[in-house]
Amino acid sequence: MPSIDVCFSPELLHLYNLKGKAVVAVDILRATSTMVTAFAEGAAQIFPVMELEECRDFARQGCLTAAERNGIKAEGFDLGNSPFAYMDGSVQGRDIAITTTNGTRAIRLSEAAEEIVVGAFLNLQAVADHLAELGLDVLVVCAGWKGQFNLEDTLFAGALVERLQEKFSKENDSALAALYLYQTAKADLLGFLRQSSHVRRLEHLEIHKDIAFCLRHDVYSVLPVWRDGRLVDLKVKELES
Ligand code: 3SL
Repeated sequence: MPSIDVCFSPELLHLYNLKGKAVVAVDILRATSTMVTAFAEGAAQIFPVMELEECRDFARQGCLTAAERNGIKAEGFDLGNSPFAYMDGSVQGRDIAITTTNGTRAIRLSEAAEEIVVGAFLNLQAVADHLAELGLDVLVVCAGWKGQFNLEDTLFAGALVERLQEKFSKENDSALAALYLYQTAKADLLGFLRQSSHVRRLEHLEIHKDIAFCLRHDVYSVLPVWRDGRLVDLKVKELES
């Protein structure tokens, strides 16, 4: 039976061997929720990068550029990190380069894995189905906040452990802790997260709508996966072949 484990911060990745594993990179508020939404809205490819300058350079290749630092859209970029900014039809068929404070970092630091999947509550079941089909050991990599633990990514990890628990063994206590936390919180995720640091940070920016949206489960069936230096939606690829 394959196993599932949870890494609470990219800073802890040195403790894990990613070789041969499937990583689920998650930044519920809001980077991976936004990427999932972008694919659902028809984005062609997403280039997650760590630095603002690198992201800006992608404009020369005809990409839309998206950047966020500390919860705020960075100046001079086409898009920020709100999923709602990707819903006006403008990303349909477009390539997007994106850099965010923590989410894009979690993805890029996981490159040694066999497979990287971008997860969010919004595409939870699509991610669970893909992992069950792959049958590899799974590591959920929580983006956290500047190296520190956060609740919302851990809750997602717990939700995924719950969906996969019949088919995957829990590698260690972090998977168990995430599961217990999710089971405690799932009846009212928004209420549970109200005192969390990032929700307080975002509420100062008046992004209540984003927070509620990013906590919705199974809204989309898109499946962003890392292929040759970019993210593509595997569901679209399956339909094409
Ligand atoms: O840290 C990140 O990558 C962002 O998702 C943070 S925010 O939701 O845009 O504030």
